[in-house]
Amino acid sequence: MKEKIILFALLALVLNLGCDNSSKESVKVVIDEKSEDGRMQWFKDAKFGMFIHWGVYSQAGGEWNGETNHAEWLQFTAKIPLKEYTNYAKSFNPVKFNAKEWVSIAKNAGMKYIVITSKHHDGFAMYNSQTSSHNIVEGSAFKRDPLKELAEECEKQGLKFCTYYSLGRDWEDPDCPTGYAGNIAWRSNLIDYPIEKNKVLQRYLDRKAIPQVKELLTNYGPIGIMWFDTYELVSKQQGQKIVDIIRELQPECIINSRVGPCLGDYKVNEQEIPEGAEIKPWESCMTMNKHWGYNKADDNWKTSEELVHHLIDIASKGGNFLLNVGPTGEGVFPEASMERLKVMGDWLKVNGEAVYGTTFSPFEKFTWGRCTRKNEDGNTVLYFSVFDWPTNGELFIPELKNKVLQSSLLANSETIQTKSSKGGLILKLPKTAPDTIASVVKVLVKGNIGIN
Ligand code: H79
Repeated sequence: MKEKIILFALLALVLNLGCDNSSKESVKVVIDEKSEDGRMQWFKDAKFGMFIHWGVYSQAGGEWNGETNHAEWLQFTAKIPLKEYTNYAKSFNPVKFNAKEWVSIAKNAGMKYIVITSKHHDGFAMYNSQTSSHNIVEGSAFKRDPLKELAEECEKQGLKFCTYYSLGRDWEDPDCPTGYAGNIAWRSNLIDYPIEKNKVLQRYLDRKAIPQVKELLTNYGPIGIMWFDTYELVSKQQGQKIVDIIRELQPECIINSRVGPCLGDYKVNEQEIPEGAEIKPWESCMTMNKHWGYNKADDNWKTSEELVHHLIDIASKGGNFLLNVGPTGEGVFPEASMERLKVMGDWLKVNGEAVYGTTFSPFEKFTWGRCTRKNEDGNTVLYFSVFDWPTNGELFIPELKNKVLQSSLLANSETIQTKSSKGGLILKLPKTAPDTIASVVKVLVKGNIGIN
């Protein structure tokens, strides 16, 4: 049985191919060797983080000239010339922004890290940047540095502070060409800088991106993750240079895979969850509705139940869930986001043990739920998160033949009887589920199952 389970786990891991560049090319992934050292440990244990997409664009709530489907791409999708966008930035004044509140909401939701947009594709720095005046302190009515306030608050409340940086796209800089698969000027600013061939990426990197990365790593205390996006035409060599700079300034800082082709400490999946388990660290980032930046017209909210299930599904495959919030132009979280975060936090307060510090399931995906695992002192704790409670009161775990040392429900500590049957284990459950979203049965078995 053990061999079969290990074989399955290995097979599932093989699915983790393809070097992420946010555009789905199938190149073999080469993860930085050092990712296996202590730098990654907190990340592997954390499982759940908050993504925050917030900028000048948030003011519009997705609406521009009667169109309501914009968000963080506003400048590009609404075809706003840079001068007009810069002027629009001046009215950005999120007076209700409260770093303590934001971090408390994330903490109560059970999130262990926050990744906030320090600069999105619009090139507008949401912090006090000395490199470019296109920033929130110099270029908006707000004149405060929200990243500084958030970094300090994260430190106080014990969350990791992490920054998103759009690397290969910058609609403010005249030297930022883009392209993909022969598609020249793919998402470049051609309104203000129409001559793509005159753009020299290295000039933009030296003048803006690298100095800004240095600022973030110098002025905001420890940065948990440098979360790069859309490296576009950045070469492996150029990406490596940025990696080297980060390693020098903050060796503990984790770098995601979008710093350049086949670079970084872990792989990112955007708006999707992989089919099977993956042994290397990875993360799925996802919106709660359809937009990253605030869009007041978007009511396509995932339910709290779906979001909890996503978190468990991701943990059962060895990944992290980076769940997005798009605060308003005033600096508050949408009500619908807060409701969902509250439910997730409440679920995690009871069942967090089944998520934090766990690793991927040794079993094939169940139809009724998911499994996570911790190997401890030669024994294995299995957490069976049951989404669909069995009507006959029995849950069959195929292949599980190890001796059961203990078995109980996390919701109420009620002991669960088990019995061996037909090459597996039967869990005898009460008639009704103790939790309507997902109920967790914790089963301690003798011996180690699966690989770490
Ligand atoms: O920051 C978020 C996105 O803005 C960024 N990555 C995440 C984390 C991103 N940049 N590019 N892409 C994602 C891929 C392309 C998205 C598009 Fe669209 C969807 C292009 C066209 C449809 C939405 C609508 C954005 C522009 C128009």
